[in-house]
Amino acid sequence: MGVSDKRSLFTVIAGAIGLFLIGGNANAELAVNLTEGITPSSKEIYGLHMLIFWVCVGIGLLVYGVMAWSIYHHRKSKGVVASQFHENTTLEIVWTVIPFVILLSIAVPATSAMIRLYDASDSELTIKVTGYQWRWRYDYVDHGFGFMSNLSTPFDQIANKSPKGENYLLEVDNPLVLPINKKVRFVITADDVIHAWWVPALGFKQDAVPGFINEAWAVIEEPGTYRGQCTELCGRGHGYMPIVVEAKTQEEFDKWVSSQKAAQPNDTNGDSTESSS
Ligand SMILES: [Cu+2]
Repeated sequence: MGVSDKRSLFTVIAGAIGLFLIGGNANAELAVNLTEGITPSSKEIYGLHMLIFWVCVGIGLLVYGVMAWSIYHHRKSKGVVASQFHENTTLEIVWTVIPFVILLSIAVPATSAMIRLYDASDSELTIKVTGYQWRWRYDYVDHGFGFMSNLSTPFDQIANKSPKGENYLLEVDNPLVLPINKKVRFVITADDVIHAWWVPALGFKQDAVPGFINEAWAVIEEPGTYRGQCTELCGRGHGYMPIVVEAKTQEEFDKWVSSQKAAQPNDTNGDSTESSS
């Protein structure tokens, strides 16, 4: 490789990096990162993720920096002779203590976040979530009604016979409606095989296991529509059981609850009957 070849290679690489950086700034919304979510837990998880990311960046810069510096300054053409020492107690203590301190700085906030994540006490609303092949049932335990939530994407889109919609495979006939700024407790189970209930914006993923009841909770801080799906490989229809959560203000939620109660006057015990499937 001649000098001009090396130069042109350098220009190409530098240009690519430059374009990448400019592109990254221009499309800040397309940044390659997790989203923050809309609950205190999801924000805490995002904070942990960023903390660990910056710890990794720091370690990376330090280690590769020392390596690059050493390669350049101790190069053969300079006639550098390698050191001959074998043991250095101080150095050994330092490189044991530093990783320990780094791990501790990650483990302490991670453990406290984990404990909060599993504390569903003092909830203000309980939703029973039941996984079926291949739909979800939501029971409003405190209000005495429930309904099935089925995929609503038209079959033509699934069979590639018509153009795909914006929320392809992530849309349902009856979304789970929740009030904002209320601690909602989810009790999650399944009726046939193992499923898992997951809406990324809420910050948790919980297995739905027949015969068991798992717990999770969320306080949704912003009204909106949040989508997710079953995340346990549950069978043939696994890809066709999306979850849609609609977060409304308390007032809108109360209105919605009364309209639901009026529509389902007989289902008063929140039973898992498949009446609406
Ligand atoms: Cu499933």
